[in-house]
Amino acid sequence: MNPGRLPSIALAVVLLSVVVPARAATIEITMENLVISPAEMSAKVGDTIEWINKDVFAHTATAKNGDFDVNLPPKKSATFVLKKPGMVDYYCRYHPNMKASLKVEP
Ligand SMILES: [Cu+2]
Repeated sequence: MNPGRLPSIALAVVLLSVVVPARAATIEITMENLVISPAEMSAKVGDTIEWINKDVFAHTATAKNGDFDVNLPPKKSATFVLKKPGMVDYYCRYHPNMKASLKVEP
């Protein structure tokens, strides 16, 4: 092994350790014209989901498994921090045709 390469390898390790640690993200999901978009989204435990209601009527993001039940008044947004991994299907209580799913990774 060429000892001259060691410093650059060490530098790469340092840079990776700065870049790799998972940071909690905020994921925006829009509700507009009775459509949740994107309808399928992956996220990680610790991430924040922010639903943005662009409609002039209220929606909810209601998990079928009871994980969350978020109210979204007209033209408002609301957030929920994901706590458990798994597939979560959710819908709007007022408009049951509005459906979407979240894939929450550990
Ligand atoms: Cu709705």
